[in-house]
Amino acid sequence: MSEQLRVGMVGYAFMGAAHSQAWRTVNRFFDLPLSARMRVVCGRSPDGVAAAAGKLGWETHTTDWREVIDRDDVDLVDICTPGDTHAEIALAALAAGKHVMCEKPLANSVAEAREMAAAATAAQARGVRSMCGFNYRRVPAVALMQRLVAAGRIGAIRHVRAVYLQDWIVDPEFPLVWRLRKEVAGSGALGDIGAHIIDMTQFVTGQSIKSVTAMTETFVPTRPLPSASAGLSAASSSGASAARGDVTVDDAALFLARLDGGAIATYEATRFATGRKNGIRVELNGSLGSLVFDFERMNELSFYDATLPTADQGFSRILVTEPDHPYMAAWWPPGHLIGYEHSFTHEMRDLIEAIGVGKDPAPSFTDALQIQLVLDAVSRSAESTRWTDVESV
Ligand code: 4PW
Repeated sequence: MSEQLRVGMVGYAFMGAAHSQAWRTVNRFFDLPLSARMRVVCGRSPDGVAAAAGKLGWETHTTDWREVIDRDDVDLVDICTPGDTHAEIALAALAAGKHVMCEKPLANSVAEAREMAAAATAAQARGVRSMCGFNYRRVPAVALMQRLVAAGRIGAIRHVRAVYLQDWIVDPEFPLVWRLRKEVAGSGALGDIGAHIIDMTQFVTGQSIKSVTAMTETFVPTRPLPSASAGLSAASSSGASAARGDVTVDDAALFLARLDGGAIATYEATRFATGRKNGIRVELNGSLGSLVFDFERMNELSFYDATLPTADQGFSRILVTEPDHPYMAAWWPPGHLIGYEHSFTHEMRDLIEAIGVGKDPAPSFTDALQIQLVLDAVSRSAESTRWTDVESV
């Protein structure tokens, strides 16, 4: 029986449920140096958190996040709350010597993210580890994309083309949920889903975005105030009252970018792509070939190998279910597919492994700060309508 990693999680909604699934499952499939124990879950509603603890598999529950941090039987704090609380909880947890897992985007501002990255770096000296939860880089096909690029299989990357498309607020009567309020969420489509394609593309290419030119749009400037909690998948306009409030974030964000390895890139993140529920697509064109990932076919990777004889060329479909594909040896025999939730299981696998062997997991808070700096450059560019450099970490 391996040593335990006792987890306290703050927040239990969509991401909390995804993380809980991962904590429950990870040691049942992966051989790891530590065994996750789901000690305590925290949320604001006493009834809600009690029900979530039972449903999601947590041993105890509380309504006070400080209690999670103060407990001697918690080694790691997992932050699954909206962005406005990330910094305060993470800084307190790091100060108390707890490892931290924090959902993306790391923070709601560059200033907060800088403070968090500095605290995480200082805590490393005490053996305290932290990671930011960009789960899509842990989809095996995305990890394979990174491996093929690193092995030089598509040569020098010329183009990066990335979109993240959703449509859950197309209805103008959909309520003003927290994701549409800047003071809670930091930004709209940009930080919520644009951050994912920024992370994915930088991860797979090994290149960082150095400058951007952007535009953002808020198509529906006011919405009914929510009369009940309405989430990402709430039926349109359910849970809305007659009074309206201002939408203070972007509905869509588009930008061009230059990467430091010479690639040029386009990014589109929107919640108004009617019919697209969670459409993520990343395409790379290199001097020796191309790679394409499409989340709706997340077990596949398309590969065009321009080094083959021309008669044999064409996009081929790699079914990413072989034991020597990233993460896949732990799952099912070849051809048996996995899903969205596995990306979180892989995230916890990598985090537990790093803590267990005493190394820093990726993406670190410093990596997440760099993404925050890209988000900030995109916002500033959209305002100024000028090319804008990404500040360095
Ligand atoms: O992290 C993202 C969320 O905030 C997710 O991957 C999808 O978009 C689902 O919810 C939002």
